[in-house]
Amino acid sequence: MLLAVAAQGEVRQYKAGDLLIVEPWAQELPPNAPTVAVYFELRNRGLDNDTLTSVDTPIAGDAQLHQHTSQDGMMKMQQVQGVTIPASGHAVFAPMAFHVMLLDLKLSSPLQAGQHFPLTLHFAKAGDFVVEVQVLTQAPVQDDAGEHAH
Ligand SMILES: [Cu+2]
Repeated sequence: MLLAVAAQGEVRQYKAGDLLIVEPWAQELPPNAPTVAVYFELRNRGLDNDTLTSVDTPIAGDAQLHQHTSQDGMMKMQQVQGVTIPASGHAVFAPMAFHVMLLDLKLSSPLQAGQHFPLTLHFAKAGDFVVEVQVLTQAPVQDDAGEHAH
């Protein structure tokens, strides 16, 4: 079952109470890659913090919340027990930051750009929400990212 998918060129986002789940995507990887990372941005328009406590998907036996950290100049991945989305704030899942790591993949063939798969996000307060993760070759461009705004 496919949930709301925006027309081409629009930002895909899902509303979960006061939370927005923006542009869930996974990077297309070479065949035999043992894991897949999933990225998105979580925005909280509410007055209370919420926490992403776990995720799961039918395409993987295990799905973990990870964080990249730098220790003595070495990049490391670390599992975290939850990611807080502050009131009126956001949490960014992106390469070299928080990410969802899918392990024990149950795929008969590697993920390819253009495919999508469901991912369930479990929030402490907002509850459970299913989004469709797009497989892309590179990060989606967000028209409101404001990276170069002054
Ligand atoms: Cu990881």
